[in-house]
Amino acid sequence: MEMNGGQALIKALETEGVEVMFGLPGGAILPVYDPIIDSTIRHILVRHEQGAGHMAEGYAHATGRPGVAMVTSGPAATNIVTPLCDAYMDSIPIVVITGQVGTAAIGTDAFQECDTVGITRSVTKHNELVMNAEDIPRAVREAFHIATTGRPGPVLLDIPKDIVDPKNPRSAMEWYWPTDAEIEAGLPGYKPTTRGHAKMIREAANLILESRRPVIYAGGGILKARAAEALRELAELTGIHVVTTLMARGAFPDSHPLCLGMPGMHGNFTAVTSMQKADLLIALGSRFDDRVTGKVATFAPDAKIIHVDIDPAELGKVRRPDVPIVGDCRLVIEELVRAVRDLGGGDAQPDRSAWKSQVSGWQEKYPLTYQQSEAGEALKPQFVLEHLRDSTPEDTIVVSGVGQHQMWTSQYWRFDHPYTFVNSGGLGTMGFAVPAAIGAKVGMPDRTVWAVDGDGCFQMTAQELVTAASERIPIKVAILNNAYLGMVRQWQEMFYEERYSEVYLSPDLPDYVKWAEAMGCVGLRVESPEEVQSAIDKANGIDDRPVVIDFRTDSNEKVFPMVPAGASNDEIVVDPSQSQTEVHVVQ
Ligand SMILES: Cc1ncc(C[n+]2csc(CCOP(=O)(O)OP(=O)(O)O)c2C)c(N)n1
Ligand SMILES: [Mg+2]
Repeated sequence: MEMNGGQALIKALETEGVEVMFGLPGGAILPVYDPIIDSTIRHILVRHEQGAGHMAEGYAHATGRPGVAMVTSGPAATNIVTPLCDAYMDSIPIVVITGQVGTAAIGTDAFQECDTVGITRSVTKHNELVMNAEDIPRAVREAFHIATTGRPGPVLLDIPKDIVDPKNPRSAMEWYWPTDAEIEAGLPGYKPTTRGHAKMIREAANLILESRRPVIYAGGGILKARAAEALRELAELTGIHVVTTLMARGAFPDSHPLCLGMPGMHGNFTAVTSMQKADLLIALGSRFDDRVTGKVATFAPDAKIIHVDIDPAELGKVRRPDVPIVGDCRLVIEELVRAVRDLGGGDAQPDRSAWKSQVSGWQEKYPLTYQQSEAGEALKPQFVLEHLRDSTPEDTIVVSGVGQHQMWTSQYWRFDHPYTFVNSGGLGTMGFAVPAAIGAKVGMPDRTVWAVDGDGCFQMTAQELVTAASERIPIKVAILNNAYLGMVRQWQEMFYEERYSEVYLSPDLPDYVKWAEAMGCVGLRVESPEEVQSAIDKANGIDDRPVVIDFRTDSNEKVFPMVPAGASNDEIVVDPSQSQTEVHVVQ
C-alpha cells in the first residue's frame, strides 16, 4: 500500500495498539497531525509539552501499557526533556515522537531546530533520528519493543518534516509491518536476560533458609515485572517481612502482617531499622538508591545481599551483592519460590521468633505519628490525608507531586493494590502530579484518581487542568497548601538554622479556588479540620469535571522520621514526641 510517512507513522501507532496520545502540534510535526483526524487514536491536546510527557507517564504507570506523546521540534522537544528524564529514572515505558526540521536543513540552525537526539541521549533508553520514510514502521516497532521489554524506559523518535510531508517526494513509501523476528534480528545487541541463573537461584534459596534476620527489599521493578503475586507467595512461604520503596508502594499490601511499609529518608522507623539490622537483604527490582541506603558505608552492615534485577548494570552499582541474579523479577521470584520449596520450604528455616518480636516491638514503639491540632489551630496535612484515604474507594489511584506532601501521602495512605500510587521517585519532579493524574485517569477511566499536590508543585503545571476540563477528564486535586516550598523549608529549619531563604509562597496568591474555576474546574477551600470531610465528600460526588480543593495546612509541620541527607540510617530522627533510645539487636 502506497502512503506518505505521516500516514505511516499514525498507522504504525494504531497497529501497535495505541489508543490515546498526548501532544501539541507545531510546524515540523504538522504533516503527522493531519492523518490524526482520520485515526482511531484519541489525541489529547495539552497546554504545555511537559504535560504531555507526564500524562504519558501517568498512563503507563497506571495501565502498564506504554504512554505516547507527540510534540513538535525545538522548544517543544526541549519542553519534554524533563518527563523523558523522569521516565528514565523511574523506568517508565513511554514513546515520544518529536518533529524535526527537514533532513536538508539539519545542522543549519534552521528555525526551531535543535539537536533533539543529542539533547535526549542521556535521558532515553534509546533514541533515533529517522532519516527515511520507509524506516518509519520499523522505527516505531523498535521503539515500542525497546520501551516495554527488559528494563522499561523512554524511547524517542525524531522525525524530520520532509519524510512525513505529502508534498515532498521523500515522504512516499510502501507500507509494511515488520515481524517480531525481524525486529529482534535488527537489534542484535539488545537481548534482555529474563530467566535467572539456576545456580544463583539455588544459592539465594540457601541464603534465605540460613538467615535469621532477613528482609525483602521490594522496589519498583516488582511493579514493572507484574510480580506482586509472586512476591506475596515468596513472603508468605518464608514468613519474611517486606519493605516497599516509594516506587513499590502497593506492590505488597500495606495491611498484610508482613508489610513494614516504606524505608528510606522518610521511611518509618521499623522499615529503616529492620533493613539496617538485617543479616540478609533480598533486593527485588530495587536499586539501593541513596534515599534508601543513607550513608552507603554504614548501610545494613551485617547483611548479605541477594540482588535481582533485569538490568545487569544495577548489580554492584552501589552495594556488592553476594548473590547477583539478572532476570525478570516475576520469573526469578517464581523460580526462587520453587527452589525454597525444594529445600524444604518455610519449615526448613531457623527459628526467627526473637527477630519477629523485635520487629513488632519497633512497630509498637515507633509508629508513624503526628500531633493533632487543637481547636482553632492550623489544619494538619496528615489529618487531611487520613480522611481522604478513608473516604475514597480502596482501589483509588493516588498521584503525588514532590515534597513533603509526597512523603506524607506515601506514609499515611494505605496501599493495598499494585498500581495505585503514581509518583516521581528518581528525578523528584515538581509539577508531576496534575498531568500524571490526567494520564492515569485516561488509562483507567472507571477508577477514582486523586492527585495530592503541593502548592509549589501545583503552580508548575496546573494549566493542564484546562486540558482535563476541556477533555472531560474528571480528576480530583487536593492541594496541601502550606504556603511554602515546604520540603526546602524543612531543610532550612533543620540544617540551616531556620534561615528561610526564598521558600515562602503565600497561602492566597494565587487564589486557588478562583484559578480552578477559571480553568473549568470546581474549586473548594478548606481552612479547618471540621470542613475537611464535607469538602472531600463533595469532591467525590462530582464526576463531570475536575475538582480542586485548596487545603490550607500548617506551614510548620515537618515530615518525620527523617534520616538527614548523607547520614547513616542509624541516625534516624523520629517524631519529637517519641523518645528515641539506642537500638540493640538480637542475634
Ligand atoms: C522542578 C523542581 N524544582 C525544584 C525542586 C526542589 N524541591 C523539592 S521539594 C520542593 C518544594 C515543593 O513545594 P510544594 O509543592 O509546596 O510541596 P511541599 O513540600 O510544601 O509539600 C522543592 C522546591 C524539585 N524537586 N523539582
Ligand atoms: Mg508547599
